[in-house]
Parts: sequence; C-alpha cells; structure tokens
Amino acid sequence: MSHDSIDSILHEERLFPPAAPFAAKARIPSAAALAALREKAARDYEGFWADLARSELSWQKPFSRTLDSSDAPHFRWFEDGQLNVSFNCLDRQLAKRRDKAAIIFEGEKGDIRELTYGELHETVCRLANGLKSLGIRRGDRVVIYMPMVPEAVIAMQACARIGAVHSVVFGGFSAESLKDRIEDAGARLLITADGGYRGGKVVELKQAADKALDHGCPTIEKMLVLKRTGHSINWRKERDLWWDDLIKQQSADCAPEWVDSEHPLFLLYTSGSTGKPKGIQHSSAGYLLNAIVTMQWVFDIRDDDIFWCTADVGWVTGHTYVAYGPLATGATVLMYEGAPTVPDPGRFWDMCQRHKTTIFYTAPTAIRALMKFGEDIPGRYDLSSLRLLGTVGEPINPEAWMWYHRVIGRENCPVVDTWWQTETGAHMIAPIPGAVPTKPGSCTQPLPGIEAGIVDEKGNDINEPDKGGYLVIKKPWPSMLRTIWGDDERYRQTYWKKFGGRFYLAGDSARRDKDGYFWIMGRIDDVLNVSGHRLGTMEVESALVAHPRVAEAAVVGRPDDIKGEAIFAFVVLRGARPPGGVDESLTNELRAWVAEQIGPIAKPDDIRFSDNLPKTRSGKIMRRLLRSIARGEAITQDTSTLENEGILRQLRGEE
Ligand code: 7RM
Repeated sequence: MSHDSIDSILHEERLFPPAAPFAAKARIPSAAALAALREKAARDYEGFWADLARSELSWQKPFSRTLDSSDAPHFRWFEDGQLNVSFNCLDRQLAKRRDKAAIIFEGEKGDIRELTYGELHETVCRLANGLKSLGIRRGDRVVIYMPMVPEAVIAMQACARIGAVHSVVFGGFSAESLKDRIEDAGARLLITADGGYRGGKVVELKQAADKALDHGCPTIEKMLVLKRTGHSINWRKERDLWWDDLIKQQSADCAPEWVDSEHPLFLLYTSGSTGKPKGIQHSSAGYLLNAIVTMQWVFDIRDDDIFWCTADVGWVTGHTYVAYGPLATGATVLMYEGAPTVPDPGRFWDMCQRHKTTIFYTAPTAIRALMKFGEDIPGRYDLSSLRLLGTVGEPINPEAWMWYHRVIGRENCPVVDTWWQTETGAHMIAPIPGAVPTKPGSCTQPLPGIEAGIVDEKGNDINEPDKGGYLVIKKPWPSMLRTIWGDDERYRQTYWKKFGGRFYLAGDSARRDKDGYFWIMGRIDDVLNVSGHRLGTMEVESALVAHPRVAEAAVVGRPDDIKGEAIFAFVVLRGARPPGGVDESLTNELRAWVAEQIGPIAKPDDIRFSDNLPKTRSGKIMRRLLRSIARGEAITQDTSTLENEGILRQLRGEE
C-alpha cells in the first residue's frame, strides 16, 4: 500500500477506557503503573531488559552482559548466560503445577485430551531421548510438519530440550513448499503424522511428506510419524518410524541441554518480496523473554486462565502464544485441531463455553467470517467466562472490532489488537489492557522497552498526526530475529539497509494519530496478507510460471471483505491466446496447480488472461496499474510510457 492512500482510511474517534473491574486486578493496573515502566525503560534501557531477564527466566548460568551491539545489525542479548527453553517452560512449573492442565486439546471431531504439566514434561523427555537415540544433536535442524495436535508442541519442546533447532512447516503447505524448507534448513529429521483433520477432511501429511522426500531432501535420514488418523499410508521401513514405537522404549528423564542465550531455538520460514521464503532465525533467551513479558503485559495472564490462541503452530503466533509463551508462564492453553466452521459456525463459541475460555486470541479474518453468520449463533452460547479478547495478523476494521467487543465480549472484555511479525518474535505494539484505552482499529502504543517510530524516506521522524510513513523499530529488542538462515546478506538488505543500519525496517506503513496511537496501513513491499497469512506476490508468480502453459504472470492483491486481501493473477499464456477466450478449465487447473506448488492458501481468487503485461519501457511490470485494475478502480496512472497501451482493454477484461 502506498502512503498516499492514507487519507481515505476511516478516522476512528471512539475510545474504550480500561474497565474498572479488569484494571483493579490487572498486573499493570493503571496508566501510572505503565508510565513508571516506560520511564524505567527510557532511563536505563539495558537495565530494564536485564532486570526482566533475571526475574522471568531461570538461568543455569547467569549472564553478566546484557546487550552487545558491536557486530550490528547482529545483536546479542544476555550472551554469556546459559539456560534451556524447555526447562523454563516445563521443569520449573513442576513444583507448583505438576497436576495443572498444561494443554487442553480438542480435535475437530470432538475428541478431548488433557495433559498436565507433569504428563507433558514426561512425554517431552521421552521424545527428547528418542531424538537423541536417532543421533539428533544440539544445532541439528528438525522439520515438524504436523496437524494442530499436542504432539506438535511436544516435538517443538523436545527439540528445545536437546538444543536441536526446529523448523515448523504449516500443515497446509504443499509437498513442494515442504521440500524447499527442508532443503534450505538442511534438516536431518522430519516429524509428521499419518494425517490430520481439518475442514471435515483428512489432511494427507504423510503423503505430502513422502512426495517431498521422493523429490529431494537428501539430508533427511529419518521420518518420524505420529498416528493420528490410523488410515493406511505408504511406509519405507528403512526410513520411517512410528512416534509411539520410538518413545515407548525411552526413559522419562532427560536432562536439559544447557545452551547459550543466543543459541538458535527455531527457524520459521516467512514470505518476503522475492519468490524464496526467508528462514527467520530466533534465539533462545531473548525470544522466550519477550514471549513471557507479553503474556503478562498484554494478555495479563493469571494462573486460573484458560488461554486460547486459535493460530496453528505453523505460524509464529502458534509458536509464541501456543507452544512457548503460555507454558513458560505456567498457563493452561487450549488447542483446537480444526476449522472454525465445523460442524457449524458456532464451534469457537461452543468451545469457549465448554472449556470456560477466559482469554481468546484470533485473527480478524476469522472474526469477519463468523460475523457474517449473524449474532444469533454466538448468542446461543454462554460466553461469560471470557475476560479478554485479542486479534493479530492484519489490520482489523472498526466494524469487526466493535462486533467482537459487543457480541463476543459483551462489552465486558478489553480487546487487544496486537501488532507484531514473525521477525519480531512477540508483540511490539499492543494495548496493555488495564492501562491503555483502546480505539477500534488501532494497535495503540508500543510496549515498554520497544521503540517503534514512523519515519519518512530519509529516516526522519514524522511527527505530524495522521501522516503515513515507514514503521521502524529504533532499538534492538530481545526477541528480534537474529538473521535469515543461510543468507545473512538478505538479512542486512531486507531489514537494515534502507536506513543505513539505524533502524529495523518492519515493511509496514503506518500513521500515528494526535493521541500517539499507531494505525497500521499495510505492507510497503510485495507481500500479501490473505486471511492473516503472509504470501509473497513473487511466490505465487513463480508457481504460476512453473506451469507449462504459462509464459508470464503478475500477481497483486485486491481488498476482500473477509480475507483482508484476495489474490488477483494476470497471466500470459505461451503461444497465441485462444480466440474466444480461455476456457474455465484452465483457470481451475492453474488454481489447483498453485495449491499444489505452495498450498491451498495461495490459490488465486481471480485469474485474468491477456496477451501481454503492462510494462514500462525499461521492462518493469506496472504493478500499481495492475492493482488499480484488480480493484476495478479508474486508472489514474500515466499509461503513456506503456510499451503496449493496447493491452489495457484486455487487462480490464473487456476483450
Ligand atoms: C504475527 C504475524 C506480519 C505482518 C505485519 C503486518 C501484519 C500483523 C497486525 C498486522 C495490522 C495487526 N506475523 N499484521 N499483526 N497488521 N494490525 N495487529 O502476523 O509475520 O505472519 O505477519 O502481518 O503487515 O508486518 S507475520
């Protein structure tokens, strides 16, 4: 999105102060308490983070140096300390919470399982020993390609326990995407399941995993398979291994592997402006610290909460707010395997009622989709257990915010709109519910210790209210990404080059209103946000041109009521365009092709065929023009420089 479209965005004036009963019990109970925290961070930035790291993390070896910036843009936090993330999530809960539910799981078909901290610890230890028996060691990469079941978290925790680096690949990604990620990470082990249940269907994970390994992935030695569906699958005896067979012979004791603070905890691939996803590398101590403090500040987590984050563990939200943050704070986390509309669109509310969910965190796209089914559906359920609601992943329109607040929260629950990214590891800009009044559509203000700003092209602060600019973070923070796996140059280029290494470039544009509230406007790069999922236009284009009939493709986003953005593809076929247009079957074939190349989330919603793409004389595709066309807007761009002005009619679908 460009900065000049900002004036058209709604100016929201409604203000929701923290409800007195909520604030009275909140961890940060007032604006004054928050101001004191901010003041401490401003006065002594390193001391602020060092104190939190000492009080919130359990260290095997305490650190003495807080932040080392001598090798910027590589920042090292708590560098000489040692700890183990799984110890911090599990072992340290055992004294007080051994019999407390750590995970409450519900499958799409309604099967329910509860794992206490004691049981979770035991299973994680068994699997960790199992991984060691397969020769997996500190620093080795393990790819996890699983349904949304407790074993996905167990696998992540087991890796953390032995210092192996996990890379979770979302179960909705195709064999091809899985293969690319395995190869980029050079993983030795793949952990998957025979399948999972989602949207009333079986997701054939093992089949996709077989296909990925058949076409490459030479570094993979073993495939560990969890039995979830019990359906028949192909089996390679020398390579494949059942999860249950591996862990049943293992001891339930596994001493944690103490690692340095900076030891990589995980890689997570995310889309950028090229066709190749970036393996975002996170640290151990710094990552966990921000996961913990945001659970406390933003979610105000308490021991009696039932915390439900609906994100899949394949996304960063599922990492920080399913697998790590809730466990590291001793919370009970609710995990759901399936789709929000199975068996009907009351599923989420039914689950909130049955499990007495107190904190509910989901994506705007889900809220908008469920909103369409009307208020009667949530009205049938008792949602009185809820005390806090959250959103993440994309801008939430004030209308959806108000609906969430009124219909789901019964005007009793603060709504926290949390801005952050795969790269930031945890919330960066979000309301602190007992202290910060909220405005529908704004993620409000940066958290204490996070120096977010909005700057112009030169990197100068934009202080004028409502004027858009680049969203940046001006100081390093503990959970920031450390690099892009295997491509440090891209790390420097993507995040640091634009402002000469002074600021972290988030890739979003934003404005700040007269009260200092942040409003996220959208991406400044070629990244789409489809239902809160990041997708590069180049990724979809590369998938399209890999099809034998496609010569060229250009992909843009257009606004969509539910998904936020929809994918619009302009395609030039090889050879002459068939007279009378292209038949529907090719459109369907290309959509299915993209689903196979990347995953169903990347399927173009519209495909328009033309003889050529609009290019400047230097050969650049005129994306702004294509965006206008995809949105059905009048074309205001100057098209006189177009090499081939005559194709405009085709692109508009008029021929
Ligand atoms: C957590 C996550 C990151 C991108 C980010 C934004 C957009 C995320 C919000 C948001 C407006 C929000 N990680 N985004 N949260 N936009 N308001 N509260 O989503 O790496 O997958 O995506 O998502 O564009 O840069 S992510």
